[in-house]
Amino acid sequence: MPLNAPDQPVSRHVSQQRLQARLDTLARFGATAKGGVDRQALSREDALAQAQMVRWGHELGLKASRDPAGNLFLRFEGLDDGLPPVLSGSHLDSQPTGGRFDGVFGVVAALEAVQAMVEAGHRPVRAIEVVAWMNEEGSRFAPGMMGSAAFSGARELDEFLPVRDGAGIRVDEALAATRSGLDELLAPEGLSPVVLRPLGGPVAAYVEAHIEQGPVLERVGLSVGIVSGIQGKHTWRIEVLGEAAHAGTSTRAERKDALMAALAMVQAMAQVFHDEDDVTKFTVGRFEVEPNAPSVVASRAVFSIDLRHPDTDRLNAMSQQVQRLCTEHRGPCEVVVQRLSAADSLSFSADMRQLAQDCAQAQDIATLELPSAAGHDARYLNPLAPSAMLFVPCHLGITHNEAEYASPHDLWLGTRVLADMLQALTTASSPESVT
Ligand code: HGY
Ligand code: MN
Ligand code: MN
Repeated sequence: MPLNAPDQPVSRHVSQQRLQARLDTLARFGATAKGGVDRQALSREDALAQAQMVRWGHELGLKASRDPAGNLFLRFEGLDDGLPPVLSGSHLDSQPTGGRFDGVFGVVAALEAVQAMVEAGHRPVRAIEVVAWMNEEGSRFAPGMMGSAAFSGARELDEFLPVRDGAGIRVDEALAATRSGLDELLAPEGLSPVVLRPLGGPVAAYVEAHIEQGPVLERVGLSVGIVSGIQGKHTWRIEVLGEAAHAGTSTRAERKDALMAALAMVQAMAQVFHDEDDVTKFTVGRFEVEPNAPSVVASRAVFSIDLRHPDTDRLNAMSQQVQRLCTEHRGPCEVVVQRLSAADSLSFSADMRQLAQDCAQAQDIATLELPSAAGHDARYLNPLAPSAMLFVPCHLGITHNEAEYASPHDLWLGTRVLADMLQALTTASSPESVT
């Protein structure tokens, strides 16, 4: 049943200054010299950011909890705690040369929406949980979105626990380290420890605010976008095994050159997946060579594949060619093709998109509906509960880059629409169904 924009909107209490100050504070955790952030999942910097969120939540009377996947929740109690909560948030982890807004804006915006309710003296019928999903980016541990995938049951947490980072540290070791790190950071301040909660749980609805990571909104001069859906994405880890040999004495005929075989695979896939309309996104972002010595034929090469397309059938058809193309171009080497994730394209519910539109319109905020080429945790919430995403512009679409920039004004307008959506969703006239 469609909801309407609230008649006493809390959005008037959303503070641009507070929003900006919190983003600036979090940007300090993992700050890079070029003005970006390197806040790897389950790192010390990630724990510092989570601890800061817990402190801010504590000031608002929010209860902090963390699940076995390392997802952090700050709960704003509703009048009826028997009702499933509405969740809102995004991720705190970043790419190695990440920006100050990707993910973290959605977490801070959700907290700001709750603070606006507190300042308005508004107590929702159902609880709101501000959430920071673990490892959305998949940079330190692949694949990404481990936290939201495990929370939703789309993937088993046990699949992720043994995954190692480049230093050989396992996910479960990093989870334990940040768990104790969080407690150590908070205990001296007399803050109650972050409660461990079970994985998963009922969700009435989910809304995620995020920067667009594209140029469209800025180009059309709008501050808020309503996301129609997210394109499909499949990822792989390809390992090519050859034999180290002398660069001067080994002949081409006898070589088992892992690097040359890997390059042949990448070249073949780049050709097969090339499309003139530039819709298919084929990316090899990580490429490791061993022993990585100038005068030694490579004995091993490991590379990533990130393949995306808005049409699920098209994506699946391309996806099925990866194993064949790698095998065909392995030459004298061995190849191990490991698919890490496979997510179809998705659309968000019309009711949720309409609610976003109504909440924006009620504040005279013009919006545009557009798809997301980037992946988001909302992907895994969407099958569980009515979900929506709001975009704000990022300058020239620059992202996954230290120069990422979103204006305080746009962030403020996006947060205002989020606040009124959360208010509508949590004071639903028909508590048993949200939309
Ligand atoms: O890969 C993605 O689309 C997301 O930004 N991690
Ligand atoms: Mn993101
Ligand atoms: Mn990202």
